[in-house]
Amino acid sequence: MAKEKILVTSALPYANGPIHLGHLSGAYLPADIYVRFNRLKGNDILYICGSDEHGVPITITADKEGITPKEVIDRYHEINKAAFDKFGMSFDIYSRTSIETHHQTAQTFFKSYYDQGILVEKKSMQFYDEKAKMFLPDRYVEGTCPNCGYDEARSDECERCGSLYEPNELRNPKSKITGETPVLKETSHWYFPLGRFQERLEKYIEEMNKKYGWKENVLQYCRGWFKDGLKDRAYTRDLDWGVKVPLDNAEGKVLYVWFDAVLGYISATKELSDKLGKPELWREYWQDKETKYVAFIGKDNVVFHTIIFPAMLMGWNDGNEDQYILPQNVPANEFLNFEGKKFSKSRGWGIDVIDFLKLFPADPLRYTLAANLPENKDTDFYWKEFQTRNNSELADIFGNFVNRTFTFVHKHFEGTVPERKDLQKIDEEMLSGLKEYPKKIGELLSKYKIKEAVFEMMNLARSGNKYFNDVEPWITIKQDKERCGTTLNICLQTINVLAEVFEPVIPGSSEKLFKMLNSPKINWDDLGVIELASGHQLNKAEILFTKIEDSQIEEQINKLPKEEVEEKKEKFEMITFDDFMKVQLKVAEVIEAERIPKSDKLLKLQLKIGKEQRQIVAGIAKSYNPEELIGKKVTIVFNLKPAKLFGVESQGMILAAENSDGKLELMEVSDKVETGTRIK
Ligand code: B3M
Ligand code: ZN
Repeated sequence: MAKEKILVTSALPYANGPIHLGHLSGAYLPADIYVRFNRLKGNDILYICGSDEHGVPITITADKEGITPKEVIDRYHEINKAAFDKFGMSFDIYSRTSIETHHQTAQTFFKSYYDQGILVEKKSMQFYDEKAKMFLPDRYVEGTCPNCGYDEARSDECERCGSLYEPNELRNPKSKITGETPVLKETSHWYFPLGRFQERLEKYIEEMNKKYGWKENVLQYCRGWFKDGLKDRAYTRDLDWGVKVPLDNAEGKVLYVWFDAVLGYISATKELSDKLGKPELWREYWQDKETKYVAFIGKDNVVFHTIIFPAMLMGWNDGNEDQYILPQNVPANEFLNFEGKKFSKSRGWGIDVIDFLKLFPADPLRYTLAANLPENKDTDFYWKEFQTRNNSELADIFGNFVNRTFTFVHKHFEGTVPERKDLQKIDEEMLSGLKEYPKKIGELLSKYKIKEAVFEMMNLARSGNKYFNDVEPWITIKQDKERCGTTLNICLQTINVLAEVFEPVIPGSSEKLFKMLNSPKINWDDLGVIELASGHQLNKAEILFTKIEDSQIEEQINKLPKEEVEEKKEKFEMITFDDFMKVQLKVAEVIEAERIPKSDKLLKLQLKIGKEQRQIVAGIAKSYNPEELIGKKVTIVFNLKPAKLFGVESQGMILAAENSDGKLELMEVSDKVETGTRIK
């Protein structure tokens, strides 16, 4: 297969605090897995990241900690760089936006728009804190969102509903510096007219989606933006920390952090090129039409990567000879929560990466997060789940299979790969799996379906473990050593494939495995084809995964702030048996189903419940066609008070649960149970 040229970026985290587990699941771990996989495929791939060191987030932290912005970025750049490193992130460079190259790059872009006459200069009223004697940008002002009423909204952007507005639209504004109500004072800024690019942006996203399949959540954000119509966005701010506006009459003004941050990807690539002694290399990744650019981010960054950044690149391309490519895909993730709640530094809820890695190794964390990525909806990190994934999956399935095989081969075959002869059906099946699994896993990873890919990786380990049980080498070793050798050969081939398919997720353990196998990585496409030769000498086995004790997990859970835990408990209020018995759950069979006119969610169902027939309206039209429901045995709440939905009477409720793709699955019941039976 022809080599692909790929450029991958992960959102540049603000260097104003330590990154936590939520950050990893959003934009970093999925990208690292994707990158490592592509390296194994032999693709020419660059992975770029670095610290975002400008903007109000930095100055606010500096104010809070009583240090300078420069001290803030120096401190957290190093902390985050070290945390990423320990977590096994394989960036080609972890740069920072305070470097000279970046300031120049960002100013050159601004100048190009200015010279082309793209920018619009506008006077506007901005919040001004008379006590602090300064203009208050973005997050220095808090108030009530004019759109949804959220009362911790920023001056120009609401975190809850995602809407953008002008500062004078914010209700009940308060200065975050002095707590005073700020006044509106005139200032002048340059605006980037996004609206002028709307048509081209819509076409671009449509086209990319058609060719490369964008994620539904990302498309929905974009469509929402287009529907509202793109507005001019201020390109500058009144602030003294950031990239200076490269114009004469721009004292005290810097570029708005988002306009410089996205260009940080380019500057970082330039820095890497310089370091490699090939100063023009960056152009091969940013300006070659054959290169595929993928931007990994969390959902709160979507608009900046699918609309603002592409519009900026289009604007550059309009006026310059060197032409930038646009992102081919932006596989944004939703959020990871922590033990059922949002991460919150101020409430002490969550754990920073660097602290986590002082307690446990990186690989079990990488595996747990990867197996539970918020690809389609928010997910949670639970300490208990972390323990189970480590103990029952990594250690009991994968580790156990490796350990049993190695112990056996060292004991009975002098640590060499035994010969393989006279294959039986079970062997053929296992061997064909060694070709099929990498293919399937590779396809999933290429489509950014990382969670599913990880599930298949563990399935391969599972089937290896099962194969070992089924072929019973501890019996054949006594009766038929040749047969025993054949099966162990297959186990070792399986471990060889496992070492590689798991590499993107648990690189540290994979490295140990390759050392044990005394064999190098091969090209992903050769997995299951190029094998360990019989007679090949293995190295001694090492422990891959250590079990995590209950006490270790309890210690962490006990560290969580008590009030928060109590509050969480209230949400999961215990009920008595009598409470439960009040709800009558029964088995019912669907005998008729039809859509309800003008509703895209509701279906009208006729159900047989024992001798009775009832009508229930169910909100499952997006997940099921009426025809496919007929004959299904489902679960209903029988004693729910009747209600009218869309004017249609509903006598009960049908039970369903959402799967990881957001599709509803009915709680179906086996055919052995009669309709009308109560479920207890
Ligand atoms: N620093 C926001 C964030 O950390 C921002 C991302 C920049 S990506 C160019 O969520
Ligand atoms: Zn809002």
